[in-house]
Amino acid sequence: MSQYRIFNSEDAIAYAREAAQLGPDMILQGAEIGDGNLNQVFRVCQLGEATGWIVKQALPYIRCIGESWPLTRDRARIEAEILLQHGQSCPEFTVAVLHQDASLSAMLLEDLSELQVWRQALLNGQHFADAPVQLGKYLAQVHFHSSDFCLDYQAQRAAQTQFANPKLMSISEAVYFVDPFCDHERNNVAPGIRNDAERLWADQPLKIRVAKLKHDFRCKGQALLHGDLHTGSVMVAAGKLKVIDAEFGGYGPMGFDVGVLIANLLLNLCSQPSSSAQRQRIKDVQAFWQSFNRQFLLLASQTADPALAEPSYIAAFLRQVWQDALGYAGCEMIRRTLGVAHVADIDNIADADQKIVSQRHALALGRTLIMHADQLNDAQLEKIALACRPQC
Ligand code: SR1
Ligand code: MG
Repeated sequence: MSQYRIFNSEDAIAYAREAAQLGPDMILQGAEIGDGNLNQVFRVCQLGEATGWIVKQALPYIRCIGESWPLTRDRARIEAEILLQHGQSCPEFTVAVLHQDASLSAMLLEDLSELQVWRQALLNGQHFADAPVQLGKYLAQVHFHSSDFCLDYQAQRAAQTQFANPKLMSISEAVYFVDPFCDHERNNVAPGIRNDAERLWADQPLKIRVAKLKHDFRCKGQALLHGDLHTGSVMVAAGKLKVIDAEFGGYGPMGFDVGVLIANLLLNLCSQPSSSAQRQRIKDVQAFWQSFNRQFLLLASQTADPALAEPSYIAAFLRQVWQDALGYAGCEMIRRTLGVAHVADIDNIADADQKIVSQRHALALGRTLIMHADQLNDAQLEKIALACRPQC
């Protein structure tokens, strides 16, 4: 089985049987369970068992758009390599890749059935108190181990080449920094916020800040990013967390991953009518950032590079990561409101007026984060986030 074809359940079962070396007598069942924008995902398990294996396969196009947006299948190989690399840096919080087949654009992953997608948990009103701290540790470890705090010049340059992901990262460039800031045909702008979008498209000071963030996204290759660290890429259970879906990964600014995660917590905040739920999301953001900051400081203080070991430099470096993160968080909030890919937190709001309030809140807070990234610390976030909520 090495000729590419778009898997059905039987193909996924056959691939899992071969990849996991399951005997011919084992009775397997499989079903497609994917709800992501890009790929097919199957769960394969032994008859009567709830947990088995996950088969993820890249299609030759973007699933949520269709064949009109073709996309390299090689993304599956790149994703598997990134997950394996992140798994070496942080095995506790990275999904395990058990096998990969580049010609089938498929990989076999551990089944995380006992966990749930964090976005869904947030939508259900469930609170996983450890998740922000665990994610901060995860991100500090994967960023540190791929950065120049850990790798020498040649090793880091080699890694930048090995994990080059130009097709997917150029999509991110377009959908984060270009489309949402102009009247692009790929955008999905709700009629009720068309005026807000048009004001934003004419906002020159904002566009100058976004140009800098776009430029840095391509040129500031600090660490091997996850590249799409929203709450749908995180699986949670009591005391347990796993990060999945790294197909948009590659070298870029650390603040990008930090900012995307912060933005998705803030998008959830914008979707919440209750101020106590809103405050809890701010606490989550603060716990995440403080955990990342603490863990990165600890790792960087043990750097083998004498030039980078200076504690006040590491602190200044982290202040810059925070500033970058706020800018990228702002872009993520705006693109998830005006761009091609929205978030369920806001899109699923049934009340039309409530939905418009949440969308305007996301746009206003996103803009504020981009424009004031160099003046805000994490303690000021609550005041800023709540002040950006429009009156009904
Ligand atoms: C057209 S791709 C849109 C988005 O889907 C993925 O989940 C990523 O977030 C990407 O930006
Ligand atoms: Mg994804």
